[in-house]
Amino acid sequence: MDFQTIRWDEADGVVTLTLNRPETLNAFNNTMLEELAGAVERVARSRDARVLVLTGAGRGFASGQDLKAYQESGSPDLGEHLHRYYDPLFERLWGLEKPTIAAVNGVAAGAGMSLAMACDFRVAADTARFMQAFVRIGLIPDSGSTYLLPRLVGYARALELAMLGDLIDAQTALAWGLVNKVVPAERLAEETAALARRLAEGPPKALGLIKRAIRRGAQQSFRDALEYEAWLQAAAVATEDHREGIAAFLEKRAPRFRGR
Ligand code: LHQ
Repeated sequence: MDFQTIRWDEADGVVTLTLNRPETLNAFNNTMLEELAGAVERVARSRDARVLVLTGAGRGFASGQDLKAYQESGSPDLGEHLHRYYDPLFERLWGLEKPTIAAVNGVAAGAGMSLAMACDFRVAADTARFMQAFVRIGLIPDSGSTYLLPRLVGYARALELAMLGDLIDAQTALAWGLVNKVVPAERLAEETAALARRLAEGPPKALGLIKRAIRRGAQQSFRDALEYEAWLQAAAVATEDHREGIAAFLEKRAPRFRGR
């Protein structure tokens, strides 16, 4: 697949997609949104791809909707625009049954912040900043932010971020539970690669099911969660990786999970 606005790199089961419009701090134009959605779909279908990393080229992670392109397009019906260009990307990313990591190298604003939040892990450089930019242009949070933000930072901070639209730095994001880890900018690639490697060595089926179960668990009654766990566990227990995990424990060695 040929991309104009993103880069695809793949090594050792880890696919890294780099948003590549650095002159706009990686703002989303229609092409980028379509290319990202296509790339995530490709990761979903690939047997070799075990982990997805998203990051940005240059000094930004993603600055949200390209406001210049949006203005020039004559402000189309916004609901229609979201359904057509944003939903396919965010639904695919959220639904991807493989671990995802946002390596947040710089500012993540508006839908760019949603993109980071829609990943399973966020490793932030100390240069990262986060902004619910929507209110600054008279909009409400979209691209999943109303769902993701209160779940990550809680109701009070979600309202504060969404209503004030302030930029917060990486340390604040860490204290508020928005990111998993903050690392010096020059170590971001290395730290992300180490996490990605660990996840790529994990049992793929179980990792996918864990993701599904935790998501559903947050919205279920306790009784329903027990039921759903038992149902998914039946799929996990049937894998070779499960047998390998037990054998490795008993033989006092590291497991080799092969995704079967
Ligand atoms: C940009 C952008 C950008 C274009 C920086 N677009 N050029 C969905 C559907 C439809 C409509 C609306 O919204 C949505 C969802 C959304 O995402 S709404 C939120 C859209 N995003 C924003 O409102 C953020 C706008 N950007 C900013 O507030 C600042 O650029 C931040 C705080 C992100 C970074 O500030 P600085 O570090 O001071 O950088 P800068 O402002 O100087 O930006 C560098 C360049 O990037 C600059 O271009 P220039 O040619 O002057 O060097 C900016 O114009 C360009 N840029 N964001 N979203």
